[in-house]
Amino acid sequence: MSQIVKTPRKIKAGGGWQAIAYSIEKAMQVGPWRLWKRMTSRNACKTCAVGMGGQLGGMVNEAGHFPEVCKKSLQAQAADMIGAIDVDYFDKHDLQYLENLTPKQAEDAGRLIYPVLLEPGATHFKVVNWDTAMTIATQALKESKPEKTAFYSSGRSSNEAAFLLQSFARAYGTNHVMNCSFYCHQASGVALKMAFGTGTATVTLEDISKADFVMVIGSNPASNHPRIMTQLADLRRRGGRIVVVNPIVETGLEKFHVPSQIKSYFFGSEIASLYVQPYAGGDVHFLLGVLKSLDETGNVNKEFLSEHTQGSEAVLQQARTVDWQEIVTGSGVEKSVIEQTASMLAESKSAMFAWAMGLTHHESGVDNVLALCNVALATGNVGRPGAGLLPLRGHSNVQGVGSVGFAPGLQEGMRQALERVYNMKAPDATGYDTHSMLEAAERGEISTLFCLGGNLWGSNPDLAWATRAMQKVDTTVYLSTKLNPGHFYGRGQTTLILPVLARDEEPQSTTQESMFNFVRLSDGGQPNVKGMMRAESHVICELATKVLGQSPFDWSRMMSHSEIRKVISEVVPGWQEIATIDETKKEFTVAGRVFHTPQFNTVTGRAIMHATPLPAVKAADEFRLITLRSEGQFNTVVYDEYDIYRGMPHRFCILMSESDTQRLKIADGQRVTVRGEAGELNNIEVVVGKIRDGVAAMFYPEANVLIKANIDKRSRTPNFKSAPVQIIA
Ligand SMILES: Nc1nc2c(c(=O)[nH]1)N[C@H]1C(S)=C(S)[C@@H](COP(=O)(O)OP(=O)(O)OC[C@H]3O[C@@H](n4cnc5c(=O)[nH]c(N)nc54)[C@H](O)[C@@H]3O)O[C@H]1N2
Ligand SMILES: Nc1nc2c(c(=O)[nH]1)N[C@H]1C(S)=C(S)[C@@H](COP(=O)(O)OP(=O)(O)OC[C@H]3O[C@@H](n4cnc5c(=O)[nH]c(N)nc54)[C@H](O)[C@@H]3O)O[C@H]1N2
Ligand SMILES: [Mo]
Repeated sequence: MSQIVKTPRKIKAGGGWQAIAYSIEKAMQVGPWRLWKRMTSRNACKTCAVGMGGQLGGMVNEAGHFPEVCKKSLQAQAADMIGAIDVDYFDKHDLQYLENLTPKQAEDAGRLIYPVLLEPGATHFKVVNWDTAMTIATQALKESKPEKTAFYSSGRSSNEAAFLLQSFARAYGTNHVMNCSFYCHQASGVALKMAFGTGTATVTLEDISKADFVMVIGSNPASNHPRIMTQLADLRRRGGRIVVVNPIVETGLEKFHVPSQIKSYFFGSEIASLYVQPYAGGDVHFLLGVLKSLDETGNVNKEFLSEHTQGSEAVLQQARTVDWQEIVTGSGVEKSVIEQTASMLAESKSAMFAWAMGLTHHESGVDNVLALCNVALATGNVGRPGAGLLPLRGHSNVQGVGSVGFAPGLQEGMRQALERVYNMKAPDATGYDTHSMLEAAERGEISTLFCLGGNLWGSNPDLAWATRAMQKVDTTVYLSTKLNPGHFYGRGQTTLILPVLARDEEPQSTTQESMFNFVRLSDGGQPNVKGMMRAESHVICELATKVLGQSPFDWSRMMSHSEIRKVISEVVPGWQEIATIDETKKEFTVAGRVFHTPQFNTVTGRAIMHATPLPAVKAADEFRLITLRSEGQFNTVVYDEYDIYRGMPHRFCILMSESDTQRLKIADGQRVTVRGEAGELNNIEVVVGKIRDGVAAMFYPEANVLIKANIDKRSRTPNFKSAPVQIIA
């Protein structure tokens, strides 16, 4: 295997040769021609939710632009193409060995190609055939009560599989149906719904090309949404401005080399016009400060507020009465920098606001997003082309999974439609969110858990607690493509890991929804490895048939994705066009989500502004820990141990500011203990970098052992980005 990018030396700009060298390395690992064929097949990209797809697969964006090259897309694709796990892997390795695998070792073990079973008290998983596996899963569901059964989904599965599984769960009698959003963008969904009546982006991809200002707040698209970087670089070239708000100066957000553009490739493109470094958790203060400054300088669009919003008086009143000193202390940002942000925004014609986990992973997650909506509304920047709100969504189909009803509560209209179409009664009580489900498991109140992809265990705060809770479950069934530590620590008394096909290997076509509410069609394809993998929908359909038989209808009919799509078109609001997508191949934008006129989905048609309480101010000696993704990982899946952008050589590092290390008399490279509310980690290497003082950063999921779940009440999302820690030399 070639190893072109070996050195974990920090680089000065994102993208460029490094991205290309990495892509070549990945191509060599699985064969360049094989990889090219995969990359150009008509299948939506499986990495983030920007939504690449179409005729040339992951290289065409929603505006039809080609080539859009992304090293992350290649990384994910190559990862699914590596060889199969050894036939005797589970005979050779006992549970204790498996528990000691790092996330990277588990990923590198290869594609799962056969079902495996762990029986109560056994020391080894054993290979079983599908019949045995399905019999055990069926029995577990038949023996469990609906209120003690839960269904979790990550965001990589298709709309078809997710819709089918949530339908089955409801017919079976439970609303304990949750997806990874609760640990991700749920705060965005809740806040956007409160403000506009819909929980997703108000813009399309094309809108970015019409904007002349973007605020990139609480997100690191250079690593996590690289295709957005092309848009940002173009905006700067057109003379637009970008304000980045982030406690860490992220390498690629200062300068990025867009690999598909010659000039940018060689010389790099400027990204941030202004880089603002608040405290982690300081965004409500900062955004209220921006509003205060807009108001003081006469730059609030009063006409827009009076015609198209409600609640603006209370919000403006809050901005007027709050003291500048409180804003500066709470945000950690100088008044002059806040004013500069406000004046850049005021000078722009069309502004967009893009954010990710830096805003949602806080106890004030919903307030953070509401405060951002307030700034957008106060400047009249929602409800017209080129302006609006853009949550940079995570998984490639996390939005679709939620749209098709994989959530604990169904909108009333959708629920009625589901009952009508299936001729059944959906359960009444709202189901658990992800964290509540784990709490129920800890109380011994979950007997069967079914996970459609993901790593539920590893995405939790307080991993000792998550381990305890998940190991109390009687039977846990995972549908997975690859191994991860969650299969072992997050095991039930009985555990099944069932091997599935990735979306682009499925025999039937599937659909995905991007962060721009655009529904893509994927053709599927041939499996990358030989084995017993099945399509997710196949497994779910067979299980539903075995558990429910003909009740309330013949489930085997749902083996056909076209059939599932017909039902989706009748049940999910705005998805009518999916009924004919097989014939028309016409991909579409979900109706009723994008606002190009200031007519919103609320009862009055006006957007609703909400005053946001100010979160607690950071104490002088308090450290707030941000847990984040490295340049070389996808969520809990680690591809590379080092982070080339931040100059962090391995997974057990902590990024600290120079002034903090001087204050604590700690040297760069020194080993420290990091103590959080839930646990501590020793022997952590200090890396001095461009991070706001009072804030430190470590990698997720390893750092999850430290974090106690302090949950945002409205979104139920933990404070993964402002966990209090002590750093002990
Ligand atoms: N390659 C790759 N792509 C991915 C993923 C991946 O793991 N790898 N994951 C996917 C998923 S599921 C998601 S949700 C997204 C995640 O995308 P991001 O949200 O970009 O990912 P994080 O690494 O969590 O980074 C959060 C950023 O927010 C900043 N931040 C932290 N706290 C604060 C704060 O209090 N205020 C502000 N203003 N900023 C803060 C951090 O410094 C960091 O730059 O990416 C998706 N795409
Ligand atoms: N401390 C901290 N914790 C966090 C975060 C953080 O920033 N900090 N981020 C949170 C966020 S934003 C998220 S989204 C969650 C992530 O939560 P999840 O989405 O649950 O986790 P992933 O790591 O994406 O899941 C990876 C696994 O999915 C399986 N998989 C991959 N592709 C497929 C497929 O095509 N089909 C099937 N069936 N399985 C597949 C593989 O087994 C792989 O190991 O973690 C959350 N937890
Ligand atoms: Mo996410």
